[in-house]
Amino acid sequence: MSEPKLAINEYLKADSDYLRGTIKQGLSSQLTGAFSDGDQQLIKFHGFYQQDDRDLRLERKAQKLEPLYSFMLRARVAGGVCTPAQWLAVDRIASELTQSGSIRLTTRQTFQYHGIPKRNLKTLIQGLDRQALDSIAACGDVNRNVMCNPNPLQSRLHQQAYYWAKQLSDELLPHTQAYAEIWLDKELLVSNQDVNVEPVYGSTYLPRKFKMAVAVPPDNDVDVYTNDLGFIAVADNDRLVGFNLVAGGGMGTTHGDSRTYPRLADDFGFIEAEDTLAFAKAVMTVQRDWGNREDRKLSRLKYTIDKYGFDTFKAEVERRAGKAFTPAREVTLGDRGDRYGWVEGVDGQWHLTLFIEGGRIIDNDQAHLMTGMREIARCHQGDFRMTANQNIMIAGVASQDKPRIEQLARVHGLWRDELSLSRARSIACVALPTCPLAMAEAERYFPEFMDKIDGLQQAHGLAALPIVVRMTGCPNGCARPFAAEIGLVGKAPGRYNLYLGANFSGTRLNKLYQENIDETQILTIIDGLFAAYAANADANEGFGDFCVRSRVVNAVVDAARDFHHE
Ligand code: SRM
Ligand code: SF4
Repeated sequence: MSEPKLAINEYLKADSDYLRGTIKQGLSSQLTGAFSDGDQQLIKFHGFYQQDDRDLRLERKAQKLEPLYSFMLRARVAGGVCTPAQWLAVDRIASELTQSGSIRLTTRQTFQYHGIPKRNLKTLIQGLDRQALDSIAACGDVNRNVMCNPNPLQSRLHQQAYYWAKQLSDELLPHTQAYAEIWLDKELLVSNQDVNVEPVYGSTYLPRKFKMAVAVPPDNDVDVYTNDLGFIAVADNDRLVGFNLVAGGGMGTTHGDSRTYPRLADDFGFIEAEDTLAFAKAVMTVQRDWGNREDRKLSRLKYTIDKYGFDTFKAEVERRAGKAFTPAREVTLGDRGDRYGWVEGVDGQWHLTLFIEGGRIIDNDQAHLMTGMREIARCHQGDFRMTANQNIMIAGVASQDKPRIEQLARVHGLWRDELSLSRARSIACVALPTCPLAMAEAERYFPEFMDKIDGLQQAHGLAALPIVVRMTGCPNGCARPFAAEIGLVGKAPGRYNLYLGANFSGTRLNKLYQENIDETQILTIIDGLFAAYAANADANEGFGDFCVRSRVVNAVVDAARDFHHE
């Protein structure tokens, strides 16, 4: 019988000498602003992607010029926590070394730079390194940035949850020295012939990306069920006892390919806090060994669990962890939004969450968000926490410093008084012009779209009700649109698929309602549904729940079975 044909990335990884490839040579080549095809896959493990400005593609082609290549770099910042000194360095780098001159907060609590010319990559990475920041494993077939609820209220519980997010991030980092060697000019310390170069990953790493999040109920702002592996904190007052472990979530799908589907994680049971790393490694290594390495469309953990079956997968995890799950503890998840404005923590410190539309921190005619954040970083004594809703929290502010911070936020347009409850929970992915996979606009168009949703909610007397609305430029799902009460997924320029019926707390997926429709059609449908919702909703019934109860769409219970079928 012939061997199965592995995906090309598997050969690239195996032959890369632990993620080195020919990146060093490619970096010094002046002939092109690009890397070779193979290295373009490997640089992802170092945290960056080769892109070109899609707005300029046709013009460059007409001029017979190579596309205007530049790079997007994504940092790794566990739990989204960084210091003011780090922020100032991040800001300086954006201004001096990137063409976009902006910082983009992401849906996984970190930041990205867009428009880095190849010649600036090394200087940029070294600048981050001087502030103990890096981009190792921010992308690629490894454990990505670990999310953690920023929890402003119970500060002590946040510290404990954050401790585990940081442990998971540190423990599951690749061990290869390739990043240090290529970008930081460090000498090679460990022979690559050593079988222990990558004790957890091995030379072919994971079959696909792998994502983890730690949630602290009742908040579900990390959208824990959309992750490959999620830890839901179980607390006794403000003492962390352990976690309910959930696994097998993921959003990515491909239009027209019913083998692919979004999926929410399954509940596996309770684990003691001290067993966190053992269980994380167990889940990740089962995926390493059992995951599909032939077809990258089907290689995420969600498909592995569905292929082998929940019970078989769970038994193998328990065997590898050397412990059994106990029944999941009672927890209730609620809001996925952030708490805007000032909130006082149990320790008497104050925390200010600022809404950053589309996560884009930039100075323009409307506001000076870059300048505002820089000014705050210059006087702030606490830390910053990026949120999974692409916002930022100025955390740990003493009472006497509140007026100064608030004044800076207001003067520079970082403070938005008029924020609607739905807009406050809305997210859109980057999409055009940088994302090569975008089929439609998202970040650039979404504010205008949300103005219209706000208008419809007001017209129907629904302004006091929060609805989770999310938009992406394609079905890869970077703004987790399949877990939104109203999900819009790009199909073609100006056209989207409309998904309805996810619940407010993020424990049920939505389902396709109408395909390939334009703004007028979308708004007409939503207008009609809002009218029905305003007239017929039960007390406290969320919009997504209403759509399911009134049979606008059927509930998705088992994603593999229900997402594509009635
Ligand atoms: Fe994503 C690919 C942006 C969160 C699922 N994602 C991409 C790329 C790198 C396009 C590419 O492959 O060339 C996008 C770069 C756009 C740009 O120009 O910056 C991109 N993803 C983003 C960010 C920046 C969206 C944002 O608006 O904030 C988020 C960065 C997160 C981070 O800091 O690590 C981002 N991506 C997500 C999420 C949400 C999450 O993780 O909570 C998802 C859905 C969850 C999941 O993984 O299933 C997500 N991104 C994808 C996928 C589909 C994966 C799949 O299983 O099919 C791709 C495409 C791929 O991997 O082949 C993708
Ligand atoms: Fe790009 Fe699609 Fe992700 Fe949006 S969802 S950033 S268009 S890959």
